Amino acid sequence: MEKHFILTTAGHVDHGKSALVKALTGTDPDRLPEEKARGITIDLGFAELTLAGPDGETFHVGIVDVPGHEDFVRNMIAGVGSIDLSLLTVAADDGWMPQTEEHLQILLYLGLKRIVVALTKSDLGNIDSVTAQIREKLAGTPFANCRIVPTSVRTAEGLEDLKRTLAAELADLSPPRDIGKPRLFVDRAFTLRGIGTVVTGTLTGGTLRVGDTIFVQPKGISARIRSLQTHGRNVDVVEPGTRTAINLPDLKIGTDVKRSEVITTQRFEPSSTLDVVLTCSARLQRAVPIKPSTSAYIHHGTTRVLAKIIFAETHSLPAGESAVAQLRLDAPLLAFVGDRVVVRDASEQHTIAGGLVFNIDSNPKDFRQTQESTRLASRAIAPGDVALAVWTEFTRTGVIEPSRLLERSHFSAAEIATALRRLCDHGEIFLCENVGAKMLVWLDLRERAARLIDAAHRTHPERRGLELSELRAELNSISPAVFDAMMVDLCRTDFVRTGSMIARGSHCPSLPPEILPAAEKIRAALAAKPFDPPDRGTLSEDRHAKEALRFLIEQGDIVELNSEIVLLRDAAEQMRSTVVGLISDHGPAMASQLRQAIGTSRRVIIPFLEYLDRVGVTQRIGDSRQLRETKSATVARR
Ligand SMILES: Nc1nc2c(ncn2[C@@H]2O[C@H](COP(=O)(O)OP(=O)(O)OP(=O)(O)O)[C@@H](O)[C@H]2O)c(=O)[nH]1
Ligand SMILES: [Mg+2]
Repeated sequence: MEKHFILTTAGHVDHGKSALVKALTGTDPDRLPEEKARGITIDLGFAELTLAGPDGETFHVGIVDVPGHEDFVRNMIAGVGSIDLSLLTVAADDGWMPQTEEHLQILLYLGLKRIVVALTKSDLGNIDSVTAQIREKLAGTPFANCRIVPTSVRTAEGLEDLKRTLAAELADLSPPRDIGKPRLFVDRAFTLRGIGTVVTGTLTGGTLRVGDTIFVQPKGISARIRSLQTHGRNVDVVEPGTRTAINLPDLKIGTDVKRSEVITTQRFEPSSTLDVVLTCSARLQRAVPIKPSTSAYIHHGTTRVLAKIIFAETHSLPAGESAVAQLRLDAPLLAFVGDRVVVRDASEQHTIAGGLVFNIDSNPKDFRQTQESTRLASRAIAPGDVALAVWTEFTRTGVIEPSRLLERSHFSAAEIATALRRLCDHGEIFLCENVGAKMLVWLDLRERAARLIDAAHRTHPERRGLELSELRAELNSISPAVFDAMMVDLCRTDFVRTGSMIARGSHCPSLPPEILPAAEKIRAALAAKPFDPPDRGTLSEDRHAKEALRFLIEQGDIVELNSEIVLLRDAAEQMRSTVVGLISDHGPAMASQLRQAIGTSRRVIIPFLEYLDRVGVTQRIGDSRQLRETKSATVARR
């Protein structure tokens, strides 16, 4: 079995990180002339290591070598996002130093679970005392029991042991997750002659393929992947946990794409505020507590932006404590719920905190006024809990679009769908294809709609129901998708929809007593001259007459030919049968022949024939009418 992982180095300047990478892989990760000249690492370096696992697995390990110098912590952080394991170096002749400590804190803020310590330059120092010092420094951290392997690149001591130790650690790790949302935080962008723009980074969250359309975030510029490489080899597909080089010949370095940006295969909204649970390490006992409105650098992936820190409840954040905070960013970035950030002070001298992002689209105005942030912040306690993440999304909005729910998170669409179904099965939410809603919110909305329909029945008992457009206008705060889902849900039980109306299933339209006489008057007027009835205008002169006529049309007692002519249904039926009889006996007939046969006027026969055409009884050929093949047998009831 083959697995891909990313390993980074960490540790103080000059503690032998790059020398160790070279000894393990044969590749010198220091690639810049300035690095060679100064003998220190300045920017990230890369190498590849293939390890045999204890059970015959093959681990393809992409190594990211980071600088240890305090001036380049920014570059170090860019290298250690999205990693599986870190190799912390402590030199035997130097022991635990300031950037050993700072790098350790950064790894902790990023939520790393496993490290291996290489006690480097073992040819130079006292292994026992430095080992004891390392144990003391790691006590109380998740790394307290990590393996410490003395190594020397001079004598080759420990190198094989280190490889075995790394392989054993990797064998214990689950491979990087594929959640169908690939992200590549760009750490290098350069142009190759004859090839064009290439960007590199560590791929997480999903696979990339040659030919895929990608988006450069947060700008959203799109391009197609011409080719892909991993450690210098051309490949068609790259899996998460792999060092990846993407050839994007259509993009220009700098304007279109640069380090600090993110490559994705979906266009996502970037965020300008991030709600986080901010933690200030207890290891910073002498640090000044973080004050509200402090400006600081937020490191996320390979980017870094200045932000203002606003606390939800506390007045300041001392060492060893956590607080809910909002990071108001100077520039937008693409973050997912569950991402980690590292916070450094505005002078870029110290790492002051770490944060777990629990909300990526909060409204700065609501941040302190509602309980929302506290409720959402519970996500930070169990960042892997998809059910909690889904449920808290409902508690915040009430109604959501399932396909968009938590799309910017560390959960796959399938995991989210399962969590939704489970909540639906437990009656906690209403769920259909396009709408999900907290059950209480949904029932409330249903109740509002039902009340409006009932009220319409009371005010207009003669009508068949309430026009959907009127109901939609009354429920003006809901989206078309929610409205449609609501109609479907209502009609599943007590309500029915006919045409553009909705009504209680039990509703029987009836004319109120005061309108009955008007209805009788209309019937009588139509019956007096059934084939040449009075104009609609004369039939419905006042409000009662109008309501009565509408009722009779809705009931199907009266047929509406057009806005001016109406007929009693029986009259219309007789006229139809005369038309059908005549054409059947003598073939296609002109309007004038049909008019004479019925004994009606031109005013009526033309709209009547048009009506018969419409309902599929006849069809017009030139000046005459013939019967349709599949003609309906009777005048349709509306
Ligand atoms: N004696 C001895 N010297 C070593 C060993 N490993 C590295 N060195 C020396 O230590 C110096 C620094 O080594 P690097 O590998 O560049 O250290 P680094 O941790 O990568 O330094 P930065 O990347 O700048 O933080 C070099 O002069 C190496 O030759 C070792 O095992 N034994
Ligand atoms: Mg180095």
